[in-house]
Amino acid sequence: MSGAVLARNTTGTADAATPLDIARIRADFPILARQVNGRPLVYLDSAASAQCPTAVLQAVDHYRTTLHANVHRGVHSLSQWATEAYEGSRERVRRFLNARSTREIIFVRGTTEAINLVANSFGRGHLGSGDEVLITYLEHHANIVPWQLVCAAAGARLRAAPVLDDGELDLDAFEALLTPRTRMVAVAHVSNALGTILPVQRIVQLAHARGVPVLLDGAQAVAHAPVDVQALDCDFYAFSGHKIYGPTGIGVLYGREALLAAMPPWQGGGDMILSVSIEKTTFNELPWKFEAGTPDISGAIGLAAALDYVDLLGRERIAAHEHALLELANARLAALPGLRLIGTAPDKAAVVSFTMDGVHPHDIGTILDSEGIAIRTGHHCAMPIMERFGLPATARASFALYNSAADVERLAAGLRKVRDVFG
Ligand code: C6P
Repeated sequence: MSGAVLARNTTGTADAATPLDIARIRADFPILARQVNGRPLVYLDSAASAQCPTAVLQAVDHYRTTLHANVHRGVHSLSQWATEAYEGSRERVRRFLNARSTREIIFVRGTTEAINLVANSFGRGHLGSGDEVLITYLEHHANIVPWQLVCAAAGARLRAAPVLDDGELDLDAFEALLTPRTRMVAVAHVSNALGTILPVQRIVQLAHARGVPVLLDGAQAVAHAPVDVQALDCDFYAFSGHKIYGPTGIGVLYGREALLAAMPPWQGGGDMILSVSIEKTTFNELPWKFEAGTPDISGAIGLAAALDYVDLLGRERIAAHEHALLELANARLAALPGLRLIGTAPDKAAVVSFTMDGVHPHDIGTILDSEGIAIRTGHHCAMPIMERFGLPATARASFALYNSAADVERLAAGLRKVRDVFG
């Protein structure tokens, strides 16, 4: 992903001009040393879920073996230490996103839950009959279905902005779809299916000029370039821990404090209350108002370790490395006969979606797997954009900070084998 497209880096520590030492980095990820089907693993499915470095595995293990207790509940030492570690992780996330306050950082299970929280809580209070929510054709199902559900309940309408033939958002059409009825805009920062980077800063400006709040689905963005929610000026930002080298089961919703403060809780239970009687509940302050029940404490701690890892390497450097891999992959794949790249927008993250004449994407994936190469095939939980391109499925290779040029060459060689098998 080209660093210039996103907001400025406020936290990067490493010198952006020094390339990443990939051999050293790979040694941080134990799983990359394993063989799959008798071949050294080439992992090109980080858009689905990235691998964890030892630092994350150790942080979770250390917490589980020495600190674990429930948070915000006990007077005993373990509970206090666990609470400090959990709330310290929240501060780490705040710094990573450059949010103003930890009150704006809600721990959730992942991007899906973050969007459901906003759709249910914000949507419930702000959507009425005839109102509109505007998304795009590039969205993951997680940023479509929650809005469909709340729109159906409110009698509101879900609208989607189209994309151009190269997979870019049609920004003029997007602007035309922003009407006096639009109450919410929710768009991906980066498309998971095509890798398109959306012009989110412009989208926020256009929406805010009409008084419409904006949610950005950052699931595919945060791991790949600097993200600064103040510079983006978005109202909500959602991401998942497991796509940024952290554990599964933990994610983050950033929300502008004034909006979150006015929103009702969407789940009830322990920890989100100040007092409860049978007649009435007084809700807790932000951010705990939105964290009902025992949270994923070790997940939050693992996520904080993952953010440390990413910032130690430097988000600008990661972006530059992945961009070089994207260019190499584009060149190698374009040279293969019968291979069609799906999504060639000028601003792209290191995600390459493609089809091969006469070969079903699942067969591509199966043959590559026999070579130890992991890619994703299918509709990528983004059926509307597949339909836009008249495809039931694509093959998708997605790159991360630990991938190397050698991985791209193995992919190209694997695809030549697919061609040989299918003639
Ligand atoms: N995309 C992929 O292979 P969860 O499952 O809640 O962590 O993330 C959902 C999600 C939301 N938005 C975008 C843009 C995403 O890419 C994803 C997850 C994975 O593309 C798994 S379907």
